[in-house]
Amino acid sequence: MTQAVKRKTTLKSPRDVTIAVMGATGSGKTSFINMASRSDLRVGSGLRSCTMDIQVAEEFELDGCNVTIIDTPGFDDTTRTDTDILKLIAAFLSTSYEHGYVLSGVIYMHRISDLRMGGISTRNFSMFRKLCGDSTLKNVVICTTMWDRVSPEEGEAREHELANEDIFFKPVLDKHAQLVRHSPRTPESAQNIMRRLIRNQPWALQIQKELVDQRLDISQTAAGSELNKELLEQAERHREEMRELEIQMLAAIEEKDTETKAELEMERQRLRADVERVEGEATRMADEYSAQKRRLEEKLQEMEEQSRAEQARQEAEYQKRIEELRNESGGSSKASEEIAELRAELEKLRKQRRGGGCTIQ
Ligand SMILES: Nc1nc2c(ncn2[C@@H]2O[C@H](COP(=O)(O)OP(=O)(O)O)[C@@H](O)[C@H]2O)c(=O)[nH]1
Ligand SMILES: [Mg+2]
Repeated sequence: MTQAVKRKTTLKSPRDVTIAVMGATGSGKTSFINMASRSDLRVGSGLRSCTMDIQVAEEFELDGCNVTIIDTPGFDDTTRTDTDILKLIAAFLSTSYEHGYVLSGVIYMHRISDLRMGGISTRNFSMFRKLCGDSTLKNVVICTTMWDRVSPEEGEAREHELANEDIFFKPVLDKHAQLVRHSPRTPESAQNIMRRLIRNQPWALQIQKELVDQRLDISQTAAGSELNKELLEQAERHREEMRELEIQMLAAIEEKDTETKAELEMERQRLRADVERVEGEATRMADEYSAQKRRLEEKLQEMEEQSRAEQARQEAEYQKRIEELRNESGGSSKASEEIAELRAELEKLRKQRRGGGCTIQ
């Protein structure tokens, strides 16, 4: 039996569903989640990202499923590097997977109001693909937002382009991802989008399989190696610029141009610091990912202990009430009914405890 299959037996009860939302900053992730779950997570204003961390919305019920939505930061944060974001998302996804949480779906948000799929959108989408892999795409919904900011004709033309061009969403739609509109912007629309995912067979994302099942180092994962490659290319470009500067400096020395030489020297020092920073970032990825993971692991364990303690307390309370009813009632039918109800609740709690479930909040 593979690890992934074994893990499913320790999942929360079958009706519990977890969905992650990804996409660029300002694409409307948090607003959508608040609408679907009627939560109150903080929404961004302007370009500042509000989802500094991964946020978990309040669990809510939809068509008999207990749904938990995970809000993630985009790969375009104003204060943190893409490597920081990857470490955060990867640590969260791998730790939660180890604890038995498998996603039933991922929603990728994109603003239909964007004129072109610019650098930031392309980057976010490419990281999204590396995190998900190809085999989970049937559990992916690409959701377009901001329909109120375009005319219907404009929106439709852009949607057509996004769906039919290889550089946009066509490759994932060909592999069974769905393209949907969050429009009109209402709780019903958000919940209808959730309905497309909640009955899915939960499936591990590529990065979860890489980190947990295959035990790869984060820099060896598809997403990690993409970032690492870029960082090392960036360092190489800086080194090339440094070599050019050195040639110019030699010429300045020959011409006894001390002013230019001093300027070039300063520029060279700046570039050297940059090369060191970029190379450091690539090598720090693995260490910091492990530290992030340890923190999450501790938090999850603490929550699971709390949840187990709470369940044990509840079980003891039900048990005590059953005893009291038995002693008091002398077999009245009302008391028997209550005892039966309490027993059913008790059994439910025991099953949950055996399943080891808890909610990440
Ligand atoms: N006009 C319009 N504004 C939206 C829509 N969705 C979100 N917003 C606004 O866009 C901004 C960014 O949204 P937010 O949910 O924080 O995006 P996130 O960074 O992806 O979580 C906020 O001011 C939202 O109120 C939409 O469909 N239409
Ligand atoms: Mg947000």
